[in-house]
Amino acid sequence: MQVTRVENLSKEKFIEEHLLGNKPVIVTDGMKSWDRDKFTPEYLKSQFGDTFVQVYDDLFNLQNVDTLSTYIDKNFNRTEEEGRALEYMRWYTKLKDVDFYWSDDVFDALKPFWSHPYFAPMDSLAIPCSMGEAGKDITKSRFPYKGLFISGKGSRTRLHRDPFGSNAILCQFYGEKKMYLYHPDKVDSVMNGDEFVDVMNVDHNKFPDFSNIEADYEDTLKPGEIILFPSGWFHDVTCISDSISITWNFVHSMELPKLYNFIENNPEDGQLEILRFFLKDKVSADAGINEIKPFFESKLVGV
Ligand SMILES: O=C(O)CCC(=O)C(=O)O
Ligand SMILES: [Fe+2]
Repeated sequence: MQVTRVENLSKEKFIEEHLLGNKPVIVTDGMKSWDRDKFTPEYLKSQFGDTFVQVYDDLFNLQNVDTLSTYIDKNFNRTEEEGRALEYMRWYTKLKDVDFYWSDDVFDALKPFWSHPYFAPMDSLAIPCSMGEAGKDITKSRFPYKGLFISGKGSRTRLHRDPFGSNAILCQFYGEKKMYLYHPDKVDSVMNGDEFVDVMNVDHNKFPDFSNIEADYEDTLKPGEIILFPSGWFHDVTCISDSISITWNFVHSMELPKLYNFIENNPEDGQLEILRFFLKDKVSADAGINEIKPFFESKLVGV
């Protein structure tokens, strides 16, 4: 089945039907006024070619850092003989192991060319929350998990779900991505402990139930389209052409009980380290739910 495509989506409907309703959606008119010409390999190379960026494998394991030009020259416009690109550039704001803001300069430079999607709430979010007034306009926010994804044809983000039950928005600027989406209820078929099934190369011993299920959605994201991966949904994404996207994670204030639950049940989750880092002026480095919760509650006054 394909994901429902909509236009003229109101914020209320987006929150009600898609965030709280936990239903994926593709918005086809969300990037209409954006300057997509600035999100091409040529333009990005001309502006940021010498900048060092993070190169990952097909999950989220950092492999290397390379200049943007090196990555593009090696992974874009590959010939049949060269085969598919294996490296995936995910240019995130913040990395777990370094304490500087990696992609903020590039996002600052690109700020004039896109905007906070018209249907995406800005003033009723719990996350992003940490960077003052700019924090909630995603073009200005310095929150982690905002990334510019630059990826050659054939490269892939294997099946996963996003951190601490957050939602993700993925904006497709250039090229196309083939996507498989699995409902959160299918967790026992697609996960074994911390491991996710590789949907293209299934280990049936580890994932015996996978052959009994099907993807809830199978679709291709086209340039100019924005998809919501709601909280808990598993997604597998393959670039079927050279591709440029922006993605970020967020939690709506009405989803806070779910976030609290997650933190309470997964106090050691590695991703929470990054959340704490971004709340560092407000909570201690090892803050648990008792410290994090009042912070969010205080932010919500007046929402
Ligand atoms: O575009 C991709 O490769 C993966 C996107 C993704 O996982 C996300 O936006 O959460
Ligand atoms: Fe994701």
